[in-house]
Amino acid sequence: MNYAEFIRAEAGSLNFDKVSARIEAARGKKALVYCHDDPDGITSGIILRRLLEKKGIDVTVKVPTTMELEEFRLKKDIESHKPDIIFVADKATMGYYDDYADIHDNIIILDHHPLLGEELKRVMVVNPVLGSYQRCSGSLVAHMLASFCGEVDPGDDIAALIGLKGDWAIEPATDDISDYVKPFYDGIKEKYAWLIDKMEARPTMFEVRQRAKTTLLNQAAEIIFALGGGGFQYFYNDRDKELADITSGEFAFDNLEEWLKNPSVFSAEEDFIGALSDSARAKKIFDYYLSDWEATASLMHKADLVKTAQGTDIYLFKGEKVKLMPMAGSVVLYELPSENEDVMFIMFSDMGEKGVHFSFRSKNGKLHCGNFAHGLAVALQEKIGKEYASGGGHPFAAECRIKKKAPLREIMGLFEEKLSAL
Ligand SMILES: [Mn+2]
Repeated sequence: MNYAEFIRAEAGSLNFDKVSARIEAARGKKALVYCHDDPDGITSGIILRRLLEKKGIDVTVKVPTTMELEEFRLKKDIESHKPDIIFVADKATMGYYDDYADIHDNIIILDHHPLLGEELKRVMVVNPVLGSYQRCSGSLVAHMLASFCGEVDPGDDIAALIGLKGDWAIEPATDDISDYVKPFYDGIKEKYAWLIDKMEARPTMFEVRQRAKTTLLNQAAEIIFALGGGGFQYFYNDRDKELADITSGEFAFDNLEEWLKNPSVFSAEEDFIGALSDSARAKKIFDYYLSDWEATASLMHKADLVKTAQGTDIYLFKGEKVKLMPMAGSVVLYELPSENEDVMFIMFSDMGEKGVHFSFRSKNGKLHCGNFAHGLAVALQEKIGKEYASGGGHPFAAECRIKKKAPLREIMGLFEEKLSAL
């Protein structure tokens, strides 16, 4: 099946007809687009903005530093921007988003995360994994929608690739391409061979199963990740006066969006950074990122094996204000010694005033990281209040965050309970 046929086959379950009609009806009006601040969220937002602007819609993009879209934020932004149509891209598919239909009647959730909570009935959802889980990305879903609406060009293709790489749905360095992505990938892989051909260079954060080969796409996705705080707000504005005003994923969004207007072929990561509109500061941020990565990875190699359950060795790392925590752990996961079928790596960081952060990573997903993180968050919510804990994710990767409210020993007590239940 080619990409056009694939989109036609998926259009029904993804509500493309209805969404396309809503976009057409918004011509000459105003759109508000929310996107997650990781590379996939950023590229999803860029593709949506490009699509909507081509349709003559005035677009405002927001890149909040929280994964889920909060009610207060939505209300406040509707008040100040008065949008006619709202997209929520790559920011999870939460059952409670259905209640947002009472706040605005034209909200579209475009996402690729499994549903958490009750099925949504009143808010429009564009999400290919509601039936069964498959690796894809928000950027691909946005690209499919833009293609359905008849509006894609190389900037959109490359944006989709960066998002797919950022969310691990494709690994061109090892030829591991999710089945769901193949109709798109196979259709463009020759055109963008320069971006996805294997090469020998510094291994990126994406080189976890092997460290010998990478691609320019992996490098570009890692750079966007570093510039955007990676969805985890690792900004460098506290170290350097020149970076003081960089406070959110907007820096990565703006730089990438500008570059994608005329994406030039590059042949090394320095060239990509050099071609960004704020390349001097981008270079600084990326250098800070690389040195933090080294420091965190060397600490994580000392993680403790705390339990073996269901053929899975479970390692636990505890630290304070750990930089680049889940990402460095994704590489370390493959370096932790194990004779068992699977390894789960649980990382814990005491963030001081900012609360507590757990990350979960698994090689094969035998123990479902997302279920663990969500279960822990729900248990914490029951104890300390709904607004203080959130958590969820994929079988292979998940997060749980707790805003400082409960004493640490209480949080760890609940965590230990969940761990012993495995
Ligand atoms: Mn995503």
